[in-house]
Amino acid sequence: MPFREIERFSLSYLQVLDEKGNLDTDLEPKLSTDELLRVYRAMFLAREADQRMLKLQRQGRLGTFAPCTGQEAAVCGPTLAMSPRDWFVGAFRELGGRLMRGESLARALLYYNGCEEGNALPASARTLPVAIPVGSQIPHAVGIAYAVKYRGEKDTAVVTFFGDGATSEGDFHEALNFASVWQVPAVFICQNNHWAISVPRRMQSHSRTLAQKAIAYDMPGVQVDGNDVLAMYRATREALDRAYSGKGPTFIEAVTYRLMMHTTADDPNKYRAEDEVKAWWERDPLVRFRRYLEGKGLWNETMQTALAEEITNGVEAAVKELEGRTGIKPDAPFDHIFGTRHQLIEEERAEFLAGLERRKEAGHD
Ligand SMILES: Cc1ncc(C[n+]2csc(CCOP(=O)(O)OP(=O)(O)O)c2C)c(N)n1
Ligand SMILES: [Mg+2]
Repeated sequence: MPFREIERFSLSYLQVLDEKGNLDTDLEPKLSTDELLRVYRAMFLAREADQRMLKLQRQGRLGTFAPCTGQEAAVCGPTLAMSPRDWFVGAFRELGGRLMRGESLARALLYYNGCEEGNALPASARTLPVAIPVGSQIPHAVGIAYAVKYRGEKDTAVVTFFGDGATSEGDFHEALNFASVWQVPAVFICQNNHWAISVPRRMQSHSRTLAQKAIAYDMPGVQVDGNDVLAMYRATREALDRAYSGKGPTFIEAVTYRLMMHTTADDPNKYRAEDEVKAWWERDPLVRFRRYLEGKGLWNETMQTALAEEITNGVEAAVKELEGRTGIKPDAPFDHIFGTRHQLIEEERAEFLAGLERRKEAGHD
């Protein structure tokens, strides 16, 4: 008996605005001027904050952080598509999106300076804290999406971000499996920035695309130009509408690039070629989108200068707020391990505080 084909799969790629400025008007999302300028501002702010933070870190005024330069469109486009009712469940490279969700830059800086208070947002923000353990946020996102479905919350979905490296984690597969089985309102956005610290994308997975992982879990999947903010908006908008109407999860692979170091603690020159980085700078999501806005008559040099000044002042004010802050609680991390106090954690807190005292007495601080 011959083999008979039982299924055939295909995968699409979405790009609306290419790096040369060519626009597919059929796919162009219908965004208002306010929305277009809002997302441009957010992308520009993320870029400027990143560059300022890098200088602060090098001056010893800020702790380690993971720069988002180059990936602004992959995060800000989806965030623009989200409503405040939706949940934002990110990893550690989504600064622009977090700021769009109302987080203050001063708070984010506080976290990068090692103060856990900066990572605790009010529950009403529906924005989960930064998640450092790779992929660990994805099951949380599915759990929240399950709760949204269980409670019958209308027009609400969960958008979760993670990297290409996270697709190798068990958490990723378990989360996608349950999301599919339960048909929860979740949108998975994989920021394929081509690197997981020093591990290149080709060593992370032998799959030709990461979007095809969706096929195994029988959910819609699409590969998107992650440096094209219009495409990222459009793909997320469609995924959210699907989620709101009870049609389950979607997987989006955003093809983008990490233009800077993994974190301020490593040197990418040790493991990647300069030519590759140069080629990706030519696909800079900000430059492309600015040209689009200029072409529509919505942006010009004067507006750019005014925005740059406003953002520089805003970033400086955030730095001032950070550096003027007093009453930092060194044992704050112990407050957030469980929802209620736990004896073991309290013992560890006491030990930690006693250690600090000893250091002070010995003149180390
Ligand atoms: C479970 C776990 N293993 C290892 C690490 C160390 N680590 C931090 S980020 C990272 C790479 C993540 O790569 P990717 O998912 O592609 O995200 P990107 O950093 O590129 O945004 C690793 C291995 C960690 N934080 N958590
Ligand atoms: Mg990566």
